[in-house]
Amino acid sequence: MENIDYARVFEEIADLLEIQGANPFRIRAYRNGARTIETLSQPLESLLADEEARLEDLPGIGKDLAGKIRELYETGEVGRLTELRQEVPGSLVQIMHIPGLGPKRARQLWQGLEITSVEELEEAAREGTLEGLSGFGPTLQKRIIRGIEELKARAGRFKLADADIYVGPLLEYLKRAEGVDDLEVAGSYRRRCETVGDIDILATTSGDSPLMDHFVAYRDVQEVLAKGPTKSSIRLKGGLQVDLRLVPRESYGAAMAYFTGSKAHNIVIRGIGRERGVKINEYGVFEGERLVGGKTEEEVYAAIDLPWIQPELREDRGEFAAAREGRLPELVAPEDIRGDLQMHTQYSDGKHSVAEMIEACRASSYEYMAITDHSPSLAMTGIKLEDFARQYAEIDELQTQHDDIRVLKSAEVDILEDGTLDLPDDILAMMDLVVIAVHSKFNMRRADMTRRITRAMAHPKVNILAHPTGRLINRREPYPVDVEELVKVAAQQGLMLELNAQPDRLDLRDFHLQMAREAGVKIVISTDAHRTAELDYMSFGVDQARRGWLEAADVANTYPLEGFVELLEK
Ligand code: DGT
Ligand code: CA
Ligand code: CA
Ligand code: ZN
Repeated sequence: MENIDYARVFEEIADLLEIQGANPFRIRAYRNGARTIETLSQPLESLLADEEARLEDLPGIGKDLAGKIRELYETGEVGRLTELRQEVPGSLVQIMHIPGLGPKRARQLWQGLEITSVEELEEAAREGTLEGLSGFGPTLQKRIIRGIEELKARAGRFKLADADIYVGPLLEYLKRAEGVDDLEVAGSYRRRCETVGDIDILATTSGDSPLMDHFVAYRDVQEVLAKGPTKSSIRLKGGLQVDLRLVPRESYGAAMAYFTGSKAHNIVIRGIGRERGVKINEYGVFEGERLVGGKTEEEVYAAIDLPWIQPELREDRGEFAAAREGRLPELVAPEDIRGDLQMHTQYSDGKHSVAEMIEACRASSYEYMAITDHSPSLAMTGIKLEDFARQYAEIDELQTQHDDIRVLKSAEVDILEDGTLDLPDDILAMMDLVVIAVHSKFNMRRADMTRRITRAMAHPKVNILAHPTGRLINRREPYPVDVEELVKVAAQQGLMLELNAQPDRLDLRDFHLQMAREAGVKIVISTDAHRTAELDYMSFGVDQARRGWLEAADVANTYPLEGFVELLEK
């Protein structure tokens, strides 16, 4: 099992305890443990195999959690979770994650109306029988119905970062089979889509390779869905489905192109081929019955007189015209990034100190970084007003110790309900740059939300609008907002928009980024790290930037320090 599987078990225990109304400190302990495990830099199982290693030394892992981790490792289950699942119907966990609900309301539904499944809840909401429960008015019922529809639409899709966790070790394992020549992932995973439905792997082999047997014998297989000489499918323990296809060497490029997709992109390729009298499919490029190409992807594109197109662009969103006209973008790459412009420290809800964040950014060879703790209105987690002077003095002091990185003073300033900023101008005046974002009161009409944000953007000190739509992938839809208008205002005022690289944010989205680029708005890719390990999320941001057609010049934090500072001047 991967670390994320361990983390999920603790999350589920926490969810079930929360529905039961258990002690909040217990719940918190499980959630903290889950976070620790998820962000460990090494596989938990290698720690478990090492007799010297002490799990209890990990932050947030006490004796109790360590015991449960060992139990899970040795027996494949945790007794406490088995018990909890008997006490609380498991599908209440799904119910509690529907927007507008939560653990308390899930419990209410269960104890008041004996609703324990999403289907029952949907029926009751549609019939209006929820009204009997206190707090379940017509607005909430409508919200529940919408939430359930969204839940169904994304059912079974994995966030890219989660899929990545499983794909790495699986590929490494598959490559060890004898006779494997090519082995690559195609599909939405290769296009770096923000979520993936399943993983499509293609391979070529020589001789009598045991690859298919090796595949279905993988240690983390939950279920073998199909097994054949050229195609097999498995479901991993974490739930992710993986298809493996064995293809002839002369078809490898054609198969890669076909199974990389997207479907919309394939349809255009096939159509252009047809106009030119060649047939293009997953087996190759054919003139009549004769195979004339398809060993490489380049041959497929060459058959329709186009240059090879980057997988991230294959969505039929303008890539064919751009390829024809020789203006395919030269996509930004991870090596281009020179700084990270959103991160939190212990002054707000971050886990590490300013000094530790600086060390971690230096380790990434960044030229600059910004410390952006939450402003005070975030009651539990924001930095205290009187702490700014102290933090900035601390930054000044640390800055004197390092001339290889510039530490920019900043904050992630909350946009209040009326569009004013959560910090007075004298504090904003101390900052090198100002990042703003919405963190509360999401339930506004679209026009009002748009006005609220554009009003905040108009403040002369503001530089970057962070996570502009507020969505959380698979968890929360964006708040209603006119992104086109935000892009227009950013262009007029010389503001930058953030692409937040947290795997469950990825906000702005790919097509918004494309829109921003066309309007000439610069994007910053920031990790919003709340601990040093999260600085590594940068690559997920870069993936989406590439899907949004961004070149290095479109991304502000690829500029050298001086150039970046110039971009801050409006
Ligand atoms: P996913 O798995 O839902 O995240 O998305 P994909 O894009 O990986 O889709 P998947 O796994 O169903 O199929 C892989 C690729 O195979 C897809 O991107 C394009 C190709 N493909 C699948 N079905 C069709 C089809 O009916 N027509 C065409 N032209 N291509 C298809
Ligand atoms: Ca797929
Ligand atoms: Ca598939
Ligand atoms: Zn934020």
